[in-house]
Amino acid sequence: MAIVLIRQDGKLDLWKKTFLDQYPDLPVYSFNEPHPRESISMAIVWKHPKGSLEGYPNLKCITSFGAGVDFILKDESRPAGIPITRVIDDALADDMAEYVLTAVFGHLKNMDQYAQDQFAAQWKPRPYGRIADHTVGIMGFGTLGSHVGRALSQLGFRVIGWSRHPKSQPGIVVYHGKSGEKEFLNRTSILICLLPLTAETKGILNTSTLIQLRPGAYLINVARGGHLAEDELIPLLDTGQLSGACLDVFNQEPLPSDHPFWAHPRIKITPHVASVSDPQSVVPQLVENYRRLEKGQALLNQIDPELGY
Ligand code: NDP
Ligand code: OXD
Repeated sequence: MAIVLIRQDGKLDLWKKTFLDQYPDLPVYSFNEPHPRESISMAIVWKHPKGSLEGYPNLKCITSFGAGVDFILKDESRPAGIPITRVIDDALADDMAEYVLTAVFGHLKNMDQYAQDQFAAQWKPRPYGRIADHTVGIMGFGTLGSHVGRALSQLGFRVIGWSRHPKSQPGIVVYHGKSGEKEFLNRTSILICLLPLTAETKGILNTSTLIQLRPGAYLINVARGGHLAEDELIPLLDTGQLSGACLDVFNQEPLPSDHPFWAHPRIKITPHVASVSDPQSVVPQLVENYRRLEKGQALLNQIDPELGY
């Protein structure tokens, strides 16, 4: 049995080195070096090239290097029926909370406008918002959403959540399903999307949902670009229904240089960096699953391919 690592973002060597630093005897290979294809039982992937999961006759598990698995499920050339697992990691959750807090406070205190004023040498005090003014709605109240919700709630924000199933978290009302969606949206003045990208959630951030938010609401999308109907965002900003948007993820990444989002003064763009799997922190759980595979034990953090998360 052995592991193959498949990613093309320049971090392959760092991941392989971290595996070997922590587990010197581990049979782990990069996909772009010669490797014994028959021995590979686990493929760990991030935005892998199409077709790269073919030709491993003894593959028993496909693992995402990150929390999301949408890119694995959309690869129709992957071998069918093989369990898929993902990362659940405290550092990933903390990093996500830190990113979201930065975006929320930047919005409250007009930091984007001041950055633009600075380049125009413009001294222009603006009214600022306060924690007490806002209800933060978190769409997708799972591992990351609930962690972010706790962090905001501890700072005094009114936080509400939305998930598929009912949930309870102290001090936070969590709505669920279609029946809970309207009230959740109507109460929200800052919307954070932390849903997985599935057949049900694709395009969920569209005119008919975003129009139900409090007027002048702020949107933070840190989930996937496919959640946002990108063509519908700018009209909502231009009418004032949304006061701004902070987007970390896009339909096409990198965001094409001629995309209208780049030039819009009320859209803040970051290059899919809200929270990034840290090899030091994540490698032990990946190896734990490899050991479980070796022993025929149940895997950690397995997703349901039918649900898509
Ligand atoms: P989880 O699977 O732990 O949580 C998903 C949540 O979404 C759950 O609460 C689930 O409900 C809810 N949900 C799923 N489908 C629906 C639906 N149709 N209607 C309502 N609620 C729904 O995922 P994580 O929190 O770990 O991660 C969320 C996403 O964040 C990832 O899939 C990934 O795309 C993105 N991400 C982005 C990063 C970045 O850097 N930008 C970094 C890491 C992750 P229930 O609890 O009832 O099942
Ligand atoms: C993830 C991501 O899914 O970084 O982990 O987007």
